Parts: sequence; C-alpha cells; structure tokens
Amino acid sequence: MSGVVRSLSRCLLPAEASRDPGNSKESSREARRKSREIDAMLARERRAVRRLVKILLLGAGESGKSTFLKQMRIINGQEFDKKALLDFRDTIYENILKGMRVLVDARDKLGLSWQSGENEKQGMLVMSWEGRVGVSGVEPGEFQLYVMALSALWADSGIQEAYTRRSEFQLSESVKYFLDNLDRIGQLSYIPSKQDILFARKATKGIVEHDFVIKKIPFKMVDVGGQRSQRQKWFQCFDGITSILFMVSSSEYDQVLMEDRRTNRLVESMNIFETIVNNKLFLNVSIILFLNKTDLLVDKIRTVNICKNFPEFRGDPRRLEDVQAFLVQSFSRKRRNRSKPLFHHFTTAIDTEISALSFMPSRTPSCRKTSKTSCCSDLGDARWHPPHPPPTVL
Ligand SMILES: Nc1nc2c(ncn2[C@@H]2O[C@H](COP(=O)(O)OP(=O)(O)OP(=O)(O)O)[C@@H](O)[C@H]2O)c(=O)[nH]1
Ligand SMILES: [Mg+2]
Repeated sequence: MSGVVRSLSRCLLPAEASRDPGNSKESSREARRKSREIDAMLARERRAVRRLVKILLLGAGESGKSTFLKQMRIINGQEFDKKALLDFRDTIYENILKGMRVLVDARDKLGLSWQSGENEKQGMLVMSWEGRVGVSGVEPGEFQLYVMALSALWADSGIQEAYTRRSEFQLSESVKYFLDNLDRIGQLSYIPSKQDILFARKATKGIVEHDFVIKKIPFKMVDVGGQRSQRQKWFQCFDGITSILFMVSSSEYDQVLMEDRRTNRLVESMNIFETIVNNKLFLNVSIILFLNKTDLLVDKIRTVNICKNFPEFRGDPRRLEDVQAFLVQSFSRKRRNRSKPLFHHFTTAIDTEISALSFMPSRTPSCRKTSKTSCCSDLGDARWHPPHPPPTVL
C-alpha cells in the first residue's frame, strides 16, 4: 500500500518541483506531507468500508422494495428536491391515467354496465390517452384534460364493480388511493405529499443505491428491480453485503404475476426466496423476511379465503395471525439449512408511523450475543428496534 501512496504522492507533486534540484528539500517535505495525508485518507476509507452496513433489497416485482427505500429516506430526514417532487407528480398522473384505462377496459371485458350512460364517452376519452413513447410521466396541462372524466368514472358503479374484481386483471394497488384523492391531485398547483410519494409506482429498472448514516452507522441500501426481466442483474450486487431484506407482498395470495398472467404471485415469491436463502454465497449473510402490505392483507382476508389458492392452509382464514403464521411457515420451509436463524417482520411500507419505529437500527455491542428469540435482526452490528409485535426467529 505504501508503494501506491508513494507513487500517488509523486503524481501529486508539481512537475517543476521534481525538476529543480534547488527545490529538492522543499519538495521532499511536501511529498511526505502529501503522503501522510493520503495515508490518513486511505485509513479513513478502510474504517468506513469495515463499518459499512450494506443491505440488499430483494423480492418479486411490486413487493415494496423501492417504497421501503423511500420510507428510509423520509425517516432519515432526507428531503426530496423540487425536481424529484415534480418527477413523482408526473408519475402519479401516469399511474392514475393508466389505472383508469385498465378499469374501463376491465368493465367492458367483464360485461359490467355503466351506472350512467354519459360515462361511456368519458371512458372513451380516457382510453384515447396514450403515454408518449419513451417518455415516462404526464405533465399537469395534459392531466387537467382528464380530471373531470376520471372523477365521473371513479364514481360510477360499473367501474367500482370492476375494481372489486381487480384480482382477475392487473391493476396497481395505489390507484384507489390516488383516485380517492383526485380533488387534491387534480389541482393545477398540485405537489405530492410524502404519503403520495410512497404510493407512487414506478418499476425499478437497473440498480439503485442509497447511502444513509443512522446513529453514526453508515448504511448502503441497494434496490433492484424484482420483475423477471430484471432479476438477471441481481448477481452484480452480491459482493460485500451484510444483510438481505427479502420483501414479500403478503396480500397477493390470490393474484397472478404481471409478467405471465398465470403464476400465483405468492408462489413466485416463495420460489425466488428458495433460490436466495439456499444460495451458498449467502452462508454468512443474514436474511430478514419482510412480510409487507399488512394493511392490504387485513382487507383481503375479509373477502378472499386463502384456502382457495392454498388448500394446505390450516386455521381460521379470517384471522390475521393464522394467515401470517401460515405465510411465515411457508417461506421458512423453503430453507434447506434451518440451523441459521431467519428473522421476519410484518410491515406496511407506506405507513410512516409504524415504519419509523420498526426500521430504526442502532449499533449495540450486545447484539451478537442476543438469543435467537430476541428482536435482534443480526444486521451486522445493527439492531432493529421492533414495533409491536417484535419480529420472530423462524
Ligand atoms: N397499501 C400498500 N401499498 C404498498 C405497500 N408497500 C408498497 N406499496 C405499493 O406497492 C406498489 C409497488 O411498490 P414498489 O416499492 O414500487 O415495489 P418494488 O418491489 O420496488 O417493485 P419493482 O421495482 O418492480 O421490483 C407501489 O405503488 C407502492 O406504493 C404497503 O405496505 N401497503
Ligand atoms: Mg422498485
């Protein structure tokens, strides 16, 4: 290393200093000073790398990885700048228009009638919208043209009925939230709130890294796309990771994949988990299961019996604890080596209140000594302070 430092020092010296013999004493003092500076800098970097907690977010598409990352940014007080806010706004407009197009199309295909005949025209107007090729997001002037139609359509019982049958087609879950808030979002001066940002949906393409410092611990979170076409990029991020947060959308037990419109989403998620958890590369990496979208799961069990898709389920299908226990067991069984603890956590990534408590780690020397049944997630030396109830070891 000192050789590298010496040659770096040489490079940093002014060219004339090394040529002029009269300056040789002066220049060698300067070289030593620079060398010390570089040594100190490298030592600082080495310490930072050793301390760095590198967390990889994995899971199927739409499980909530990017939402979790946004949540971390919000919790850590990292504001979104003006440009980011305007990008979210345009994404939200696009989410709404695309979502309503899906609903209008589904109403037609499911043979549901309009409540008001007038809405046929409004439906045609929304169907005439086409995203510009290669441009993501919609601008406010363009969105204004559709606000009245969107509002009338969302109030129509035909569209509402199509919405209740959404598991039969592909509809982003956040559409309801945005349409319920159309009066606010439809204002020309609209700027997204933090809650809106958490609901904005844009599939991740590629690899997105984000750095945080939480209680003096440097964290690097790596977010990847979870859709099938994106997964071949995952291996590029496997180097030097401390922990994997495996996200699962726990409410999707009755839904099929966007990618092939056949495979059950939960089955796909379990298959991905099986590949990750049994991979030799991750022998010394802690894997934490995040059973996300608890808010949607609470609603889902009221109307959809999990036994329809998972006949092996035992328990009360309307009881949240029974369904969650079944999900945890199903993922746990995918592990070939059960001696290593696997922690799980029930989350709602769009819920700022709960997440603020549950995702806040701190560094404690006692963490590694904590028993398997504790709340310690073995996140490097970091510890999750759990919400109620605490995460449990499988
Ligand atoms: N209701 C509810 N919605 C959620 C929750 N977590 C995420 N979402 C929404 O689910 C959608 C998908 O979330 P993303 O964070 O984009 O999913 P992802 O895993 O990053 O998806 P890919 O980038 O395609 O891999 C977004 O519209 C989020 O707002 C949750 O806990 N509850
Ligand atoms: Mg994403």
